[in-house]
Amino acid sequence: MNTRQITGTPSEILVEQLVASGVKYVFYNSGSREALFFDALHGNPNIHGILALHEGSVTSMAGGYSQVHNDPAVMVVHLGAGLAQCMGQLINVWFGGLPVVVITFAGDTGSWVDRINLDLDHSFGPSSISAPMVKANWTVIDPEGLPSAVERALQVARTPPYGPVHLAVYDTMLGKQQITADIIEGSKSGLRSGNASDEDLVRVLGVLDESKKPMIYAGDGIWKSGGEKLAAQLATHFGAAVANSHTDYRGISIKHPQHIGQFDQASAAYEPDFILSIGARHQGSGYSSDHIPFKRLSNTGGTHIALGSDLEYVTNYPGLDLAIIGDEKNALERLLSVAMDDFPSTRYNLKREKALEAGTLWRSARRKSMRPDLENGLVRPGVVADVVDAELEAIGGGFVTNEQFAVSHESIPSGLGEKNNVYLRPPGGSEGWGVGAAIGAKLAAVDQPVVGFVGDGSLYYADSGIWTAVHHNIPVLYIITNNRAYGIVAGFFEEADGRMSDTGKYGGVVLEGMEPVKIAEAFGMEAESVDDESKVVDAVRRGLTIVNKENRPYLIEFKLPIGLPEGGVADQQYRMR
Ligand SMILES: Cc1ncc(C[n+]2csc(CCOP(=O)(O)OP(=O)(O)O)c2C)c(N)n1
Ligand SMILES: [Mg+2]
Repeated sequence: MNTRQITGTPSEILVEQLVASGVKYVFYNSGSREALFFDALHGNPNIHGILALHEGSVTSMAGGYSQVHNDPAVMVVHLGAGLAQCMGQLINVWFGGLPVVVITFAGDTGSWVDRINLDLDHSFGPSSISAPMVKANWTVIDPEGLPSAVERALQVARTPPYGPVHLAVYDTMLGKQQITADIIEGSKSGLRSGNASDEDLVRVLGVLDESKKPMIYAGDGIWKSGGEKLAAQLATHFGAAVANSHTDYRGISIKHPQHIGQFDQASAAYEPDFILSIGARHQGSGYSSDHIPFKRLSNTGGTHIALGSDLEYVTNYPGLDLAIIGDEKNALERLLSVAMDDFPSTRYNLKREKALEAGTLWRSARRKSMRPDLENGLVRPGVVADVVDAELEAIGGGFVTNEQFAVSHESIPSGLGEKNNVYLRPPGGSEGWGVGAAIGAKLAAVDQPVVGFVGDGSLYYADSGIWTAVHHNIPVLYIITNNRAYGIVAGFFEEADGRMSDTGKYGGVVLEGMEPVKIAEAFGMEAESVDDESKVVDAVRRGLTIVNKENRPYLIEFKLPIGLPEGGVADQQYRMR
């Protein structure tokens, strides 16, 4: 252990350890009791505070940051109240298994009184609010232990299974007293899991070789281990169809021509005889139907193998034929290197054709659904998806964060290349992610453009994040897909087959009377609105230029068809007077 002794206030020690651990940003919302911490943070030139105006946004920014390179992000929220307020987005971080360290300061409600503003009483300790949504949770009472607590939190967060860690630091220690502590230097690398055995990988290759309709179920373990390109190559080599999990599009790029969408629908449509789950944390809906894909597979004599860097990646699969716990990237490298020598890709031409055909069919259906009849004064969603994808790749590719459903990125043309855009999903579906996620992603993707797709509904959950992008001059291009509705929810209201679908009058899902451009301008961001398809290309180019050449954030609102089922209208809602 390489250490450096320093003397300073506990706050200075804490900030100094964050710097020594390689942390560049602290996402925060400030509060009074930790004044000296913020004093130390803003006094240290080697680390930057990023101020968000709501704890949900603090969390989505930290999460978006970690979604880019799987690097840990650190955030600070104010006492129990700030922690409680961040939970709505912490559920995304937790569900997505993102390496975020949450630091809170906590009042002592045991020694003197048991009521302190914004803190829980001591029937519930300071780590209890976050308990269901963190991987580890510690309280710190000895200021000399701050460096090791920080270092341990970062290490645990960035070790598979990745996930958030909470440190509750008793704020009684945050005084002006000088203490001497050991700063821990140079332990920045994350731990990886061990490697799969040769024997297991030989079995995988055997089934890939012999199966007639293999399908790869790709999940977040692939990109977190750095295996995206390899996984795509494996699918191409063996002619496997590709499916992804609900919450992650990134394991194998959505642009892979053999991609056939999300696992449940994809497996029903393709009827694979072999499913190879790679780094895919399977999720369901809580009904017996969750097991249908696996029942179908075993009833038809198929094989299911799951590989991943931790238990999370092999669980939720009933009746697995083989579970392999090992680093995804390493396994992919070894599978491909044997395949190149012993399993020539030409053997799988027929299978590849089948998968390509399925991919083309699936994509063209998605494209069609994104191109309804053109209405005056509106832009069709598919046009926005295609133009942003093409224009961004034309300038070298970038990251696209997403929190909306009106424009499906499943509809963009396929085509793998060196400069593919990377599409990031809200990792748990808890609304309020999109605005902050793009900001965090841009701070992590220093040299690449970041475009944040945000639905109108999603924007209104977290619009003050716009101000953070302006305040810290974080050059993100926001694309607001304005369908004046909670479109996805309205779709489910229709499917529920109740009064709303009978009458065609929808309540609680139409969002009228708000103007994203005015909201952006009110927070100090330049913005424009596009309601004419012939202007989409120019607007996107202008936006990308402002963001990438002039280095400031920008927002474009696209006016889309209303997000209600065919023929639906807004129902009259309660008005007090
Ligand atoms: C915290 C939380 N509250 C509510 C929901 C339910 N919900 C899912 S999507 C959505 C609205 C999305 O609206 P918008 O961003 O406009 O998406 P689109 O119209 O493109 O479907 C809501 C309210 C949720 N997912 N998370
Ligand atoms: Mg909407």
